[in-house]
Amino acid sequence: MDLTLYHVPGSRSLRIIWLCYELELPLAIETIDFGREFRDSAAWRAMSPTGKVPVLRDGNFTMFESGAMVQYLADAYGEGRLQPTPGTEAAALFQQWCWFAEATFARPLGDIAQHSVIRPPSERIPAVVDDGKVRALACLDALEQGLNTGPFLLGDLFTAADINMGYSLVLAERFGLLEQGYKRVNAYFDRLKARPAFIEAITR
Ligand SMILES: N[C@@H](CCC(=O)N[C@@H](CS)C(=O)NCC(=O)O)C(=O)O
Repeated sequence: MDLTLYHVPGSRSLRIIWLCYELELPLAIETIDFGREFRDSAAWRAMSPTGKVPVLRDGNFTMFESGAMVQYLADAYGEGRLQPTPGTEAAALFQQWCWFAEATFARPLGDIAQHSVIRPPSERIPAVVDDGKVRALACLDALEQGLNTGPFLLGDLFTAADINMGYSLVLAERFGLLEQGYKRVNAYFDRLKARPAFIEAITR
């Protein structure tokens, strides 16, 4: 194991740092420039073809997509921790929430980020932000409903799905979407934020 994370504070790389701290895996963190010029450079594009963050290196192996990194690290080094046994219904639910966190929930959150923070003001479309908020709130409704079986997404078991979801909730909170009710979601997010590994990871 020879892990290096190419990181930007406040980005999805939080998932990887948090997971490594939960599993007590040694992780080198290299903070990179989030500016367009660096992310468009040939060197960065060689590691991240769309110029996005984060990127994980393990020895000579390099990968992009934060959710895939979480799965790789849990499979390769987790020794069964932070995920259910593959092939079980619990594992199917684990995958459901991992995919939901990034493919469904983070999508409108990403649109909001692009059109309120990341793109230069001349390229921002306010209607995309408004639409993103409606879609993100629908995801929060689904999460509120999904959290009816216990303190975490898989009931009593804290898993890497909670880490994937936790970062999406960081974004949702940043955009003021958690202020409108969502009792279970807010209590759940408070539980995640109280974990020592989260508290340490969020400072990086
Ligand atoms: N699905 C990708 C999304 C990566 C992503 O959108 N990263 C953001 C930072 S959290 C980014 O690089 N945004 C810059 C951009 O899209 O131009 C993942 O989970 O790694």
